[in-house]
Amino acid sequence: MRGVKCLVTETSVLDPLEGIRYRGYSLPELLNKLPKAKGSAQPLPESVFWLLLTGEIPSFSQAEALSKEFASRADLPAHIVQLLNNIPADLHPMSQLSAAVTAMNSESKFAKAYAKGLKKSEYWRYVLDDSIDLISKLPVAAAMIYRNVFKDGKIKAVDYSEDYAQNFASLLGFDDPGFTDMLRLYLVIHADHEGGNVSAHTTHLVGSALSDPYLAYAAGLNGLAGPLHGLANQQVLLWLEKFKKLLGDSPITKEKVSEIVLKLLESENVIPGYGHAVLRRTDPRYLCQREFAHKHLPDDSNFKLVSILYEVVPDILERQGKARNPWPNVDAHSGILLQHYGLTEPNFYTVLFGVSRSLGTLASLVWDRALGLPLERPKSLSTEKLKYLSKKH
Ligand code: AMX
Repeated sequence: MRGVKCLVTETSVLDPLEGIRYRGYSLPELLNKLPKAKGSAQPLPESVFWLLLTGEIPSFSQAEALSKEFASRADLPAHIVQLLNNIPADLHPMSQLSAAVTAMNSESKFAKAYAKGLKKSEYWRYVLDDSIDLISKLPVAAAMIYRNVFKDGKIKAVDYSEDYAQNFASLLGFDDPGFTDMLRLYLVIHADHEGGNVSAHTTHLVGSALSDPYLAYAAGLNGLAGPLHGLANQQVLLWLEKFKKLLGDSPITKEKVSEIVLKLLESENVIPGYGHAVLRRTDPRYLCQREFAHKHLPDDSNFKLVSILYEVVPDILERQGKARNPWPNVDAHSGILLQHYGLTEPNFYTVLFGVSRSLGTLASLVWDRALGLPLERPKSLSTEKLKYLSKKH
């Protein structure tokens, strides 16, 4: 399906060379123009939802009003708390999140209104209401999973006066303002990547059956959980660990790095964090994180390692001659920022991606229903039928 233009997505467009633009704005433009959290240089992720939904950059007070709206809707239904407290702790955090989001559809205002009889022109209002509810609840569900699996199972209450990322950081148990700023950047840059990527497309597809936003986004999360998509951020960390084991005490030289990368390439299918189905240059989401690291953690040993890999891996992939894009994507960098600030459990990384990606996919879902887009149902053929048709012509 690469290159087949068959989807309408209002929220963002991905250019192979320039990268993602949210409603026409590049990421560097957005990091500059979006309203910032109080006392921070990083934008408020809630302002991204506003922008993706309306096409307009909100003022600080509009973004602040959205922060309050999200905080006021954050409580989880009792049965979700019970579900998350009883789910096996060794189930992957993404499966836990997906199960929780699926079960949250008990709360769907769209499903309830649809069951009673709802005019098609009204669908989007209920989808919007459900989407705001779901975005509000995701950080609490994600933090419960984190605290249950990796910490003591205790979680703080949401603070109604704080913004989305600040609340998320403290629910996770982090009080370092540096972590919160990194999380703001993370939530902003992972929010949307036009309509054809697996998580966005799946959410759109399942939503086209008029499954409610909880069911549609849970399906998107299951796609995000694949190693070629969102799970790549976890895979990168595991790959870096293997790399470090092979490196041992040897000094990091380009020659040594190259030797180890080639060795790992023999045993692994791909170098995680490199390549992309659409992009043909370094992902600007990678570059934003690199700039953040240069500013805030220039001496971090993982950052140094990731930087030298950036100098070595593209040449290796180009020489191998398979990957259409030898450059790093967003996932090559995110894990080492999280490691630096103490979120050291790679299994949890895709859950953070899942919280962020809700901002774009759910804004899109609202537009799908507002535009009255139909059920998605492409035609398929059997091989036998294809052979028959190719002979005939
Ligand atoms: N390392 C080694 N080989 C790679 C490679 C990589 N990073 N990226 C692509 N290739 C190989 C493919 O496996 C394929 O080989 P094959 O013909 O033997 O099957 C060949 O190059 C052609 O692939 P492509 O057309 O360039 O890529 P694609 O559009 O099929 O897939 C992607 C894109 C991202 C899945 C692929 O580059 C990849 O697997 N990268 C590593 C995983 C990763 O980082 N995923 C995250 C992407 C961003 C995201 O969604 N979060």
